[in-house]
Amino acid sequence: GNGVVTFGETMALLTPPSAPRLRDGAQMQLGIGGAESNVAIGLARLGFPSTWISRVGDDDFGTLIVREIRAEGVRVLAGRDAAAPTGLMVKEGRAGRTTRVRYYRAGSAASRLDVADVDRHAEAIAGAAILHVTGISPALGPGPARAVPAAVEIARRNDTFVSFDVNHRAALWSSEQAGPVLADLARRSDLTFAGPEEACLLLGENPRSVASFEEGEKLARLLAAAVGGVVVLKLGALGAIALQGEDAHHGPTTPIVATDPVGAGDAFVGGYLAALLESGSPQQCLALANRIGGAVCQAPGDWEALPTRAELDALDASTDVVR
Ligand code: KDG
Repeated sequence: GNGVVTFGETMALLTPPSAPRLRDGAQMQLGIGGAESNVAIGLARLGFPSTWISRVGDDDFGTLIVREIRAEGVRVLAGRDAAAPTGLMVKEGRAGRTTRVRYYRAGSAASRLDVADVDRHAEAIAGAAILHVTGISPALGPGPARAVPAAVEIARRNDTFVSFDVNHRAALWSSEQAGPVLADLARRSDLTFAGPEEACLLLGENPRSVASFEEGEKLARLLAAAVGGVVVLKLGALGAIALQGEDAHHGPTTPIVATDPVGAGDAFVGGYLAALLESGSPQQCLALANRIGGAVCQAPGDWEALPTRAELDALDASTDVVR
């Protein structure tokens, strides 16, 4: 197989400046963002073929999204839906720091994605090394909720490795609704990415945070026993753990100052999958994931700070020489 295929909604994204506040009439910056296309862009920037399957409205936001993602070198397989608008997302924050994201996406074009959209692109999924999906899509509506397992089924039949980022979005559905659906998708996947609270959600436990690698490893083992496959537990500033069979690999990270953590999870996944495409060890996958996730946290925007291969090499070279 060749590269990564992903499937999901990308929205227009409005970001206000640090002042004045949105409610006082800030002039906002227009961009785009979506978990799955963020992953696809991350991979393309590192030189790996990536494909994004979706649907956008027949509007300017849709045109912007398709053009931006294509300009990043991602193959875009996105239909235009004349009957529904492209979704929109607005960042809110204080003093230049993002504190929350608000969605205007109910009834969007991508919420009308369905099995036909993945069937149409079955060849792309079958020909890929990895299919990457997230737990955002099944929360968007009944069509996307059917389309995700359909895409996974095509992948499984064709020996395409299935990667799943739980990406629980509490603004879109309740934990009671989400838990069983997300656990089911994790069971069908070869690799599951989750944060501690998401791991608890899949296990049907009350959310708790994790303060050490030892605690994290226990939780990762519980999750792996429940869903199978490889489990990558993301521990934020600590780093991450990859549990593969009996082996737990700890991937520590160096502290950074986070300006805008939105998109960091996608950057992390993109880095992990990039290393996986090069047959990297779990340690190598975690190291690249942590590095790229950290880079995106330190800059505004969901994906703009994703490094290119050249930028990554330059960073390596400079750390070798300058201490
Ligand atoms: O993972 C970052 C995403 O939250 C953002 O880019 C938008 O896809 C998105 C979502 O649904 O939250």
